[in-house]
Amino acid sequence: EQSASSGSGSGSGGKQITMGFSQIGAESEWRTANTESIKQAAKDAGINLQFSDAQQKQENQIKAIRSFIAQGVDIIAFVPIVETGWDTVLKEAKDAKIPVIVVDRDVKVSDDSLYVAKIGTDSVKEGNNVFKWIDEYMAKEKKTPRDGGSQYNVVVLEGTVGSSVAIRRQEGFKDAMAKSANAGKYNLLASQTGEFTRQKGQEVMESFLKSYGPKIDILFAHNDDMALGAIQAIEKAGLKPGKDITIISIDGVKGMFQAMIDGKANCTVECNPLQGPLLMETAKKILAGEKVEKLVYVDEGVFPADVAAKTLPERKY
Ligand code: GYE
Repeated sequence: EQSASSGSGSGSGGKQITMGFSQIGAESEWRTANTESIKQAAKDAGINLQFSDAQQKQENQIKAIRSFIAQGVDIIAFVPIVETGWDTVLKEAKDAKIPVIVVDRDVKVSDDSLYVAKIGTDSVKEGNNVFKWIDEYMAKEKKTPRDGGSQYNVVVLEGTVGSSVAIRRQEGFKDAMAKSANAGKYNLLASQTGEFTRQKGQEVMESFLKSYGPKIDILFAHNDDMALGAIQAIEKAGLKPGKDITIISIDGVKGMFQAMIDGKANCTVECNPLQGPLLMETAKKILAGEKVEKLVYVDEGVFPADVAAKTLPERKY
């Protein structure tokens, strides 16, 4: 049932596996770690990796996947930049009998048999964890709203528009807030995309500060890079990041740990980019005709500022 060219990788006798991999780009520290993990794991597993960088464009990903199909690779893996628009190209892969593994972000397709497995992280849970941490922290620190009102004003820097991670981190965050007994203590003042980059995070935070400066109590950034950009904007505005404005984001990259150690940020919810080894293992199993789990989440934790200094030396990305 699998393609005739499938083999067992570097294993004795088997033909080497070729994997076509479409990465979305290099928008963040997290993404760089994800790419490195995948490249290194392919090497370690003896898999020939055809790596393609889509420069943040879905059309480039579709082109890359089509060229993998034309080349007749053994297996295709890709990070879907946005969640919709994949049905046609995945149907082409299926017709060519090339199995597909979805990595990191989710796809929304009409037929789940268009991919064999999905390896990634639980964005809803990450969003839930962000709100839970905020709610405990504001109570513990006995923070009072900066505008003297009765609610904490929250601004959000969202990730790439239409990406499963941005959609579900926001969903998880809002849902946890709505279900909380303290829901009434929070006001979602503004929420806008910063495209998961430092530059855009800084720009959008500047505009938030212009519009709502003295009101903002809390910043939730969908990734660390945008939080790091926002910290620059906050300092430029003469405010103290991590003190005047409580800052939490998602990823757990070293840059954010450093910002916490410097007292400029308050918490990061981990999102694990080190998905390469599991991806290569899953690819080998699929090509050997073994059954694999349809959905596998990698492990992740929550790291507030008070553990940052102790934890940084152990961080792998
Ligand atoms: O949080 C962000 C990156 O898809 C989980 O994409 C990933 C996100 C990650 O650029 O930093």
